[in-house]
Amino acid sequence: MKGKLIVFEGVEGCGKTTQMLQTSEWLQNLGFSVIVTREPGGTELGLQLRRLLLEKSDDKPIVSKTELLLYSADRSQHVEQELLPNLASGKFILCDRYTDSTVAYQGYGRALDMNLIHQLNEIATGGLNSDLTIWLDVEVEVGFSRKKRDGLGLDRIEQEKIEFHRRVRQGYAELYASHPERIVKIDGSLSKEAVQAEIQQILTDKLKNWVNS
Ligand code: Z5A
Repeated sequence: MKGKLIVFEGVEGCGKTTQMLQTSEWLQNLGFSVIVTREPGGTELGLQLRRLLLEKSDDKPIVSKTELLLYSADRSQHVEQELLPNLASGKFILCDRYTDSTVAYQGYGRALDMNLIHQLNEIATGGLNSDLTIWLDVEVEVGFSRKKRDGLGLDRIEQEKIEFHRRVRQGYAELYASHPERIVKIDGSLSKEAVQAEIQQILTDKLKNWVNS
């Protein structure tokens, strides 16, 4: 079987990281070789870009177009250095955020030109799309209440106004409507166990096709 790229998406606190790690464990128990990674920050260079992107900078804000270019730079490095080699060796890659995050945050959130975003996504990925994107949909307020409970503080993008995050969620809804062949939607407000059960059911169905491909 060829390697597969499975992406987890959603607004902050939707449970992506939790579900990605549980899915990794489940797939490994089934005998698959799995890599867990994220954007931004899936490479050494990406970690430096992640710090630049997420740390607070009240006095010198990052211009929206610069922000877009930094996410694209992170992705370009990540695709070449991590995603393509691991897919070539037949691994399952579970990735916390990918191109849909850029459409949702920089496109819907920041209102940057969508054509520019699509072009940069194409350049950065060389056309590599996910085999499956799992969108964990929660109301913005639910995600933030979970983050608040964690007490870890909010990064630069999390500190954006609630309207920004609502536009991001709307962006995911429109992506889901446009790409039903690639994106599945799961109600992220369910319990962790219920969400994981749905993910395992979806992947069990997918695996039947993938093992023959
Ligand atoms: N960004 C962008 O703008 N453009 C881009 O192209 C890309 C990214 C790639 C990266 O942050 C930031 O970069 C992000 C988008 C932007 N901006 N923000 N803000 P990130 O992805 O590293 O972090 P995050 O989006 O803020 O996610 P997170 O805080 O790590 O949340 P999460 O991964 O979705 O959730 P979690 O860590 O699994 O869970 C959060 C808490 O909720 C934790 O206490 C869990 O135990 C709890 N939890 C999880 N699931 C449940 C359920 N089902 N019930 C109850 N509690 C739960």
